[in-house]
Amino acid sequence: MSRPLTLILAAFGGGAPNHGAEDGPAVVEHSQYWPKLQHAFDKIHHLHTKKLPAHLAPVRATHLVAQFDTLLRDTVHNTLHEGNLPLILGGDHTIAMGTWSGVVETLGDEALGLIWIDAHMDAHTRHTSLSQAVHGMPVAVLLGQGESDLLGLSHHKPMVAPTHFILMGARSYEPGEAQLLNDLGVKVYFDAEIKSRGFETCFQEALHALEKTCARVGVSLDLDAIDPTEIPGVGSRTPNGLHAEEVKKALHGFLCHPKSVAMEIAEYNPHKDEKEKTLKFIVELIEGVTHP
Ligand SMILES: [Mn+2]
Repeated sequence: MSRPLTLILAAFGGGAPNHGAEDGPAVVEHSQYWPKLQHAFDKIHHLHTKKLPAHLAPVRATHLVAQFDTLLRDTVHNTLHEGNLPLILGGDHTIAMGTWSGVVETLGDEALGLIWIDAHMDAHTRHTSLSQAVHGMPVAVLLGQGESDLLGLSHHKPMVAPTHFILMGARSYEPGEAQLLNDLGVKVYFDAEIKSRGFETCFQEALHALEKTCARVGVSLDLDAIDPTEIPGVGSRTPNGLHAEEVKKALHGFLCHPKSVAMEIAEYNPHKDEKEKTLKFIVELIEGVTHP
């Protein structure tokens, strides 16, 4: 039996060097698809920040991320506490630290398994990142590495055990972050394996592996995992991605899965969309994941 759902619109773009992701949720909400889409949800929350300055120094950006993610963490926690499942629509991918800290704070000693679908590894720390962009760091933080104000979002260190974390779709990354994931023993489905075996097969395999060892399972989808010719409205377009239809098919019904705890969709940048391709995908994806 499916549980009531809460949609959390996480309008935050301060973690990406090119802002724009903060405008994503409002574009979905003001689209022609919204009246139908909103019926899937029992509750809808709007989380905002003040208008962002054009350029943010790294330390200032980290501070803003921590501030926003504290609000998101508490909203996710309250949602789960009242018996609803949260679907979080971002926002750049730094929202993940708010989403999953809220989940692990609620689960306590129960293990969270997390499937992270992304063109990138997002596993940088200040020491390995050339850009110092905070949206390249959430995986490192969730796995217990990085800035103290971000690690401080949760009492759990790490928030997600490396053996309970699976990365899917990686095709653009730097040596430092690949090294970190390798050292921690994180399972990675690289792009080439997914292309040869199919996304759905790999996703089911990942889900089954986590179901066995974890009390609850979540999905974090960075839209840049999908090919930019199909989904152009993302912060960091990365060629040769996954097919939108395959991802949609694999994730169908995810929020109705008995172990499902939350799902987030990140990095929608409406300013870079073309012919509403990305908007339509998000709407269809949300309809799919919320229906058995
Ligand atoms: Mn990402």
